[in-house]
Amino acid sequence: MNKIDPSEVTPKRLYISRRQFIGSAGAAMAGALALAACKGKAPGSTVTAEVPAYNGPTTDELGAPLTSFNDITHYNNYYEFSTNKEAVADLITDFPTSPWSVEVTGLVSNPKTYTIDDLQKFEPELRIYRLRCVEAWSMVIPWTGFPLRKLLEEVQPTADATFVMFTTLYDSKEMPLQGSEWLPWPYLEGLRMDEAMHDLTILATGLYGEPLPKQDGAPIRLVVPWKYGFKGIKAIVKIELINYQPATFWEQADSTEYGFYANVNPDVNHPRWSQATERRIGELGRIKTLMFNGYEKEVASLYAGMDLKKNF
Ligand SMILES: Nc1nc2c(c(=O)[nH]1)N[C@H]1C(S)=C(S)[C@@H](COP(=O)(O)O)O[C@H]1N2
Ligand SMILES: [Mo]
Repeated sequence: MNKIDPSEVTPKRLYISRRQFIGSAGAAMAGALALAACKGKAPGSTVTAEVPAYNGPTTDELGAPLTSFNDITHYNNYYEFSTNKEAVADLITDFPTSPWSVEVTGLVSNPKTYTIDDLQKFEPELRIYRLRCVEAWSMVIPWTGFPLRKLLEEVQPTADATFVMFTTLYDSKEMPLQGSEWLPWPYLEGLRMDEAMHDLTILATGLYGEPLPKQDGAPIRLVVPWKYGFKGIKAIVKIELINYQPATFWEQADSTEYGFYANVNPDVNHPRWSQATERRIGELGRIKTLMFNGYEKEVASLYAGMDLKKNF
């Protein structure tokens, strides 16, 4: 086992840049708060009291209250650590997320390997998004992050790049369940180029104004709010521009249950359960699932003319 000295995990350099990061996220949030005030949104919950760094809106744009910080960080899908959602937070405490680098490569003019410091140069924005898991539960999460588009513009995809492929760290010493053979590790995801360039698609580096908790995918994870949560790949080490549709982790595991597109759709059921409704974590009962998870206006045009039952 690679035992990491805690003093190595948070060197002073990083601690300082972390503070800077929180500072700029705070500025972004002040802006978002002013915007929310203009819209006359009433605060919907008191969950923010548990996270002093957060002073942003307390509901999403539909009026749904944010899921509590405790639920967001103690009910996690992260199969590299456990298939028990409540166990991930405890099992991940020693996972080293620094130093870290993300290689951006493939069909690009300017391939670049980004360190955490490099990634912090992309100005963080507050994005309050619904997260809808394919298992029919959901949350409302105040992410901080930046549009994936900004990173892609920096590396300059060539004209033949049509898809973006993302890969999670592959290290069975640090990610214990990668040592078992029943899933096609490492976790891999993909987006079509127009999905990747869409303004709603972000790389998240924080939530509730805090640096991203390890169980939510630190140091950097993908968030695509109109798609099922499994598209939101965690602990990314590689982003590759390619000219074919990649075979994703869950497609390789079972292509009859998990498709490449994975757009949230109440009319296309999972083979083993209905997708018409969902359970909002922290609330009683069930709510109706919205087409494209409520982002239909923003993204429906991406799929014009496409058979969404076939391309699920
Ligand atoms: N590397 C990796 N990324 C992953 C997963 C995983 O098991 N491994 N689970 C996915 C699933 S199914 C969901 S619903 C979301 C959950 O994100 P959260 O734990 O931050 O709520 O992460 C996604 N990203
Ligand atoms: Mo999920």
